[in-house]
Amino acid sequence: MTTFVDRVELHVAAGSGGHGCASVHREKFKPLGGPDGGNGGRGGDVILTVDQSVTTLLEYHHSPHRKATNGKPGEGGNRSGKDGEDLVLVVPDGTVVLDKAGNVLADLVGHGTSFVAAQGGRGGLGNAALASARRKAPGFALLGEPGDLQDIVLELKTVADVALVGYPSAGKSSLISVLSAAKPKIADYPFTTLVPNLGVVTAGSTVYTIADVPGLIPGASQGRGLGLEFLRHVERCSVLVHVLDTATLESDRDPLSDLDIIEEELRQYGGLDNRPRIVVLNKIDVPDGKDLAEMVRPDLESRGYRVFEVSAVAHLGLKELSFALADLVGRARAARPKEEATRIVIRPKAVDDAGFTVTREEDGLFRVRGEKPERWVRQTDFNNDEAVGYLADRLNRLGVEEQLMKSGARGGDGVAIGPEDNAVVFDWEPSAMAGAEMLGRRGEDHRFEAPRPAAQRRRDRQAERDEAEREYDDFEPF
Ligand SMILES: Nc1nc2c(ncn2[C@@H]2O[C@H](COP(=O)(O)OP(=O)(O)OP(=O)(O)O)[C@@H](O)[C@H]2O)c(=O)[nH]1
Ligand SMILES: [Mg+2]
Repeated sequence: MTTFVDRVELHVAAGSGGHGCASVHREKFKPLGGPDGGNGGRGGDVILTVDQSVTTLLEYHHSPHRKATNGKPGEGGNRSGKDGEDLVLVVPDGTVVLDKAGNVLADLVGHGTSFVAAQGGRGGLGNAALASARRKAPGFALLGEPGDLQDIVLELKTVADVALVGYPSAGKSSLISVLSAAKPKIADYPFTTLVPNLGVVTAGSTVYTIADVPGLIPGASQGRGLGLEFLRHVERCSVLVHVLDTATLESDRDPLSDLDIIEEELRQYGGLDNRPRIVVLNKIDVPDGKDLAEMVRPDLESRGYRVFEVSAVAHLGLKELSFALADLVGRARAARPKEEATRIVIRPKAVDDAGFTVTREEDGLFRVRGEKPERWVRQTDFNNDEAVGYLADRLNRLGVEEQLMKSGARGGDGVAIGPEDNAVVFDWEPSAMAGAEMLGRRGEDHRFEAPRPAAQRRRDRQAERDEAEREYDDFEPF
């Protein structure tokens, strides 16, 4: 059974916001006590968080559909609905988040680094929050917004300081097992290692990690052997170690041509040219191996490599190697800009822009696009005339009506608000929309009106003017 998965497709759904409540307070002998419908709760987010104790994406391979909980609807008596709970998904250090087209959305490195993969919907305002001097008893509430739905790809790129590369059976796993506490599978057949192993090495005061990856063979870039895909786990390392076999029984191989072949495969993979490399000649406990190592050493050194002769089995030359690696890792770390221990990556959200656009499409339809108009449409209960009127007022105030007129829209023309696959389409009635303000104040209930003294009327008028100047959105407590 697979225990290691380093690429998964994940479908995440944030929670939807709860609907606002339209309710009127009732008490004995006081039939109309005012609106008291509470707001809906916010939908939960889906958040990815790095946990360094997690090493695989296996869990998401088994269950790739994840959903946060919805916000609860508001209730009468000014009770707000409970917010939905965020769903936190733990991922290994080095997980890259991509969209389906392959664009990188986030690169999660460092324990606790988080990314909001899907944002919860806002809760709808209840009628208590929608009440104002002009609209004393709204008979409607706003709907909660649906939560984000996202299809994402998670790809693990192991975070290690050093990567061991080489032919199958060169002794990479043996080496990591003697340099660190890692206990990978070791055997005398090729491709023993199928998934990367990580080991932690302590050399003096330096602690660093080594990754042992599957073996490479000529033509790996064309998919031979295990291919090159796992080299993704080498990408983040700062030092590459060529593990060369001095005791191979294959007659057509020797350390120098092995090195050339591995280098060619690394070149095919790309992006690794600037990593410092060292060469390890392994298996010098074998007499012929020691001789061969001595023979090829000058050649390797003349090519500019630092060369270490070791035996993973007989524990020869290991200390020197691990200190040399610590030194290289230390330099690489010093050269890197200091990273904050924990980075929180929030998916760049569309700016909450106040704007909108009106375009006339080929079939004569007028399309309105914009963050606000589209959100307002989602918040509208189209079965409630008053709510629809409120939407018209909001659109009007933003200037949508005016812009439609300027763009040449006439009564009866089709107007769509939103993207092609998710728009609300209606026949435009300019008089109704433009006249909305004049036709009567929405939500006004004359049963509330009592004779007011002149000073009170003046204050009320001023309050109405003030409100009219404010953006409707200002009322939303989000
Ligand atoms: N004599 C001797 N044998 C070694 C040494 N290091 C590894 N071996 C043997 O070589 C064989 C392959 O070792 P592994 O560590 O599995 O090699 P690998 O490079 O991880 O191989 P893959 O995982 O298949 O890519 C095993 O039989 C080891 O016991 C060494 O220093 N001396
Ligand atoms: Mg191995």
